[in-house]
Amino acid sequence: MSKGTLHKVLFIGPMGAGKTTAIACISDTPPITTEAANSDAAQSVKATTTVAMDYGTIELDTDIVHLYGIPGQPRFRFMWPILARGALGCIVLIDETREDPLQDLDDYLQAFAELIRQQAFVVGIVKTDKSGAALEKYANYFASVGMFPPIFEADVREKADVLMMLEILLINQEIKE
Ligand SMILES: Nc1nc2c(ncn2[C@@H]2O[C@H](COP(=O)(O)OP(=O)(O)OP(=O)(O)O)[C@@H](O)[C@H]2O)c(=O)[nH]1
Ligand SMILES: [Mg+2]
Repeated sequence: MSKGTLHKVLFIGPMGAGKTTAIACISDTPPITTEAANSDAAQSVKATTTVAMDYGTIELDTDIVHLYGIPGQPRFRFMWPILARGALGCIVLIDETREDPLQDLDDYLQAFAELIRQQAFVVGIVKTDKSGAALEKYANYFASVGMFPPIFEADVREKADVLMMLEILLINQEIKE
């Protein structure tokens, strides 16, 4: 990570993919959350949803990395460009159990096209059996659009999984600089 810059990483992806969970899982400081009761059971059965942002921090190599999470619901998308500002990369979380995860991926790549084009990103496929079976369709999708990001099957409740994605992102961001 280069000195003197804000080390900000953004977690993006649809409702229920685990952005809030991932940040809470690795943050050194108590995460700041903006959870409210979930009134959109059609999108996700979980009890709460993020309505503004998540925020946490983690110290890596003596640098503080600021972790931000978006609210996944499109009705809060006015927050997305605000949260994307100054990010050095993003972790895209995709929930394999949702109805059309490739469409979710497409939607978020488009919504964050500028950030994705300019900065490194890593893809985490969640809610799989972590056998690797889900990876091929995502690799094929990215190949078809001429992108070759690192793709992992991850459980964002596991600190090691989230840390691995973050560390790969930061290494790739350094290579890109
Ligand atoms: N079974 C299973 N559950 C998971 C996995 N990853 C995340 N979860 C669960 O999925 C839910 C994710 O919820 P959140 O972290 O609130 O999701 P979010 O992306 O912040 O959602 P919004 O803020 O509503 O956009 C949590 O209940 C996690 O425990 C996984 O790999 N397997
Ligand atoms: Mg959330």
